[in-house]
Amino acid sequence: MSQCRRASVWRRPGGSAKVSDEHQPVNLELFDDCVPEPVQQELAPGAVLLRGFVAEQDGAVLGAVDAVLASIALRQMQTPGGRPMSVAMASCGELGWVTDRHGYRYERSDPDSGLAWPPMPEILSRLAMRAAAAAGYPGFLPDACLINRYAPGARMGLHQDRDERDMSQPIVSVSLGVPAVFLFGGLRRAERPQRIHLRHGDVVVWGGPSRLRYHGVAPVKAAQHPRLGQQRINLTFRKAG
Ligand code: MD3
Ligand code: FE
Repeated sequence: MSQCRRASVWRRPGGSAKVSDEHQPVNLELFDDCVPEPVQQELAPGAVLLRGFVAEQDGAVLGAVDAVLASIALRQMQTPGGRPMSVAMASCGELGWVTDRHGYRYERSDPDSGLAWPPMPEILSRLAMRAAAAAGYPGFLPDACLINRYAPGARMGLHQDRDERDMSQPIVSVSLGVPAVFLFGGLRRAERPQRIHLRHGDVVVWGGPSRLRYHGVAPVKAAQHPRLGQQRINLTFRKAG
């Protein structure tokens, strides 16, 4: 963790904080116990966490999500077993993920309206492409963006993502709003998952040998985010077709 006490060391009487000047040589020992959290972290082979990757783009990204949600409604779909999911979902892009009594699949149109999914805003596809490239997956071109909305208590059970055609393509996920504990399991369901805290602006790229790992989201705790209130929004970008 980065719990560094920075400014006080360098604050000059009556002046503004300054890292160093010719009268105050930098004392590197002051920073020896100050290890900043890495911005980019390999969670497992092929899975890369990009902390805060959305950064100051977050307003524009949320604006694009709002625009999509003005034309398509979030809905709690039924699992093949007939239970409503606690997560509310909607899609943009050429393909949208759906589930109902017939199973999980991608569709070219919204089964509720019969209309094509709204197009994927360029700011979203470009964010996903940049994140994939930063994580070592250049040339990623998503054709599906699933918007997952978690209200307090919503969760996602352990599952694999295997409805996409080409498993050599990664998945990019963008976390927005209140934090969540992401459960990152192994290639077998029985393997105990790692718990990874994902916060507003974090991006994770899942590919290579991690592409078929089991994963889920623990029940989201009530919290407040200045822009999203009690919600967590997760965007997953895929090359599904
Ligand atoms: C790890 N969504 O939509 S995204 C999903 O936060 C889904 O809404 C979760 O799982 C969410 O299918 C998690 C992170 C994620 C997505 C795909 C993965 C993690 C993954 C595929 C393989 C391994
Ligand atoms: Fe998933």
